[in-house]
Amino acid sequence: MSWLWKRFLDLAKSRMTERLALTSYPIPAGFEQKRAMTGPRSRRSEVTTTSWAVKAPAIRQARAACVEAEGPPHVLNFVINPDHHYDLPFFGADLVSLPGGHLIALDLQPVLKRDASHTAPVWKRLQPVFERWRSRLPDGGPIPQEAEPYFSKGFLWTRLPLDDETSLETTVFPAFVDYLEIYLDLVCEARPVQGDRSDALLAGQRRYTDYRAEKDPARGMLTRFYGSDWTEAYIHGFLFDLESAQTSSQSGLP
Ligand code: DBV
Repeated sequence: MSWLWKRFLDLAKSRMTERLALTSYPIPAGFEQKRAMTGPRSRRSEVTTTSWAVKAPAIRQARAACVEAEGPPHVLNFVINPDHHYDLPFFGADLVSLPGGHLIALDLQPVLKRDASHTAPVWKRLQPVFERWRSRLPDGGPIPQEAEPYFSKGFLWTRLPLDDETSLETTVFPAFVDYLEIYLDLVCEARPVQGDRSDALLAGQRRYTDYRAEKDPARGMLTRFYGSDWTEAYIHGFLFDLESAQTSSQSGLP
């Protein structure tokens, strides 16, 4: 079986290429591709994690982590991290196929959840799209209370049976396209902010990134495949790298 989420990542790459001036984002050595053997001795199979990243004006880092095995797991975790000099949310997609089914999380996640000037322009566009797709997908169930500050009202969250490829095709894929298109509209229209505003956005981005790094639901899986040292380095040095990127860009100042 080829990688289940290929169409999603290909679409994101082509829409971003068409709409933004993309440039390369360096992926630290050792994180581009990682392979391991998994499963019981009688049914050993290979699991590969591949990374992809770019940047663009108003986007500090857009990156994907792609987990691919012969059967499940198949994962696309795709996050667009805005430059904190722009009043933009994060784009977050967690598309996860496990033996027990698909788990789909899609959102334009707020940097400053309590700030209506940050959230209202996003919700205005997202609401109709969210309502259209939510009504066609089962609710994914409760998420941890502590995660609440990091999700918007437009959080699309569902679980689907592994064999329901029809819903992936007719609902999840077009929802992904709609969320991405709204995000790219916001990016294309964004104007830079400075001073206290960019400081507040940076602080909000740090809270979100620290939370995601600390609570990464993939930690267990990645640690089983690749060990703890590689997994922790990958989480902090690539998946949620705001802190390390900040430190290295500051040390580069004259
Ligand atoms: N999730 C990630 C990264 C992944 C990844 C970087 C590289 O953030 C995969 C891979 N997510 C992944 C896997 C699972 C989940 C689950 C493998 C299954 C874990 C398991 O069952 O072992 C949304 N993702 C989840 C869950 C949620 C999310 C709510 C269920 C957690 C659970 O049931 O315990 N997406 C996730 C999340 C945020 C987001 C927490 C933001 C705060 O955008």
